Amino acid sequence: MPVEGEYEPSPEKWVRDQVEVYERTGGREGNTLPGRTEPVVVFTTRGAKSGKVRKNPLMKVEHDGVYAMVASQGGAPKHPTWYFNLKTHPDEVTVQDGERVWDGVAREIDGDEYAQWWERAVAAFPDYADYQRKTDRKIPLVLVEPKN
Ligand code: F42
Repeated sequence: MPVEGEYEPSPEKWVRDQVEVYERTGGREGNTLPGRTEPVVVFTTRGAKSGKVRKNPLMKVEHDGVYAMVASQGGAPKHPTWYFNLKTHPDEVTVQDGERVWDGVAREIDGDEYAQWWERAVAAFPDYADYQRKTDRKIPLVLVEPKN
């Protein structure tokens, strides 16, 4: 069952607008980063503190039906807040890729698994390499795998 409850749209207008268009059109519109060609997926999480439903578009990094959430935030010094939502509620994440909507479980990765998925992330969206150079923090990678 998708993450349910009160939806609190992002305070960032471009983010909440993209989610609105993506959901309304089943991913037929609003499905790339504005001005770019790389595809976007919408992830729903539960707020770590508020318990509210949160939605964030992220670049599509997929392999064998598993999706990676790249906590890059454009190379900002802090992790995005959705990362903390996933740490608190790893079993409450819904993925919308185009028309397909499914529930998953989130798991942060490290070591060899991180290295392999980082390569996939940069192949999908080369700017991630620049974002990593811009920040001292190691950009977290969180995998979302189907629930059953
Ligand atoms: N961000 C990325 O990090 N990686 C991407 O690949 C990426 C791609 C992308 C593509 C299209 C697009 O439109 C946006 C894209 N973004 C990407 C931006 C992404 O969707 C997020 O906006 C960004 O990562 C920042 O996430 P954020 O959760 O830090 O956003 C802030 C602005 C925000 O929403 N803050 C809320 C607020 O009210 O200030 C809080 C949201 C929240 O979840 N709060 C939790 C709660 O309990 O409700 C508390 C969390 C805690 O701190 O414990």
